[in-house]
Amino acid sequence: MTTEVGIIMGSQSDWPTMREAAQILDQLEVPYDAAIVSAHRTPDRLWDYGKTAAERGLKVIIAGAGGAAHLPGMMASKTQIPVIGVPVQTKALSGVDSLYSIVQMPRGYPVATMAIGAAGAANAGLMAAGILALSDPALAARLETWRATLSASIPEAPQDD
Ligand code: RP5
Repeated sequence: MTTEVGIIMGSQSDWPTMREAAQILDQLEVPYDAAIVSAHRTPDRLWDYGKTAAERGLKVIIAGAGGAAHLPGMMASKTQIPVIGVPVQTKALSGVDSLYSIVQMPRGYPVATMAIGAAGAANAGLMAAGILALSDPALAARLETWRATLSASIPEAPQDD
């Protein structure tokens, strides 16, 4: 099966967050590859990744970074493939720095920006699956089941511990 989702992150230290996206894709049986691609530390790797993404068959890129989080935006400048940005939570500024760095793209080069941290990464996995599900009925059915399972797990009333 062709790998249609690429998960990239600026550092090894982003993986505990970005693994949340990977785990969702595992649950939905969506193949992905994961790579460290830093806008600042490995700019040539970023360029090569973006330049070859379409020919490698990628359909969605999930990009997570923290602090001066330029990776998602730079990737969106290099490929037409939709980029979903995940602001990684930081110690200094709690991830607001990451969020602002990712979300405020100039007109013409969008990044679909998720919430800060683990929930944002998990939602990035779901968003990627939702995009692929538009042309994959079997995946659409798995996603529907996933959502129904989550709904069913929510109690109707709060309970004491
Ligand atoms: C960013 O700098 C990475 O995305 C990471 O969130 C942050 C810190 O990186 P490390 O110093 O932990 O490698 O480029």
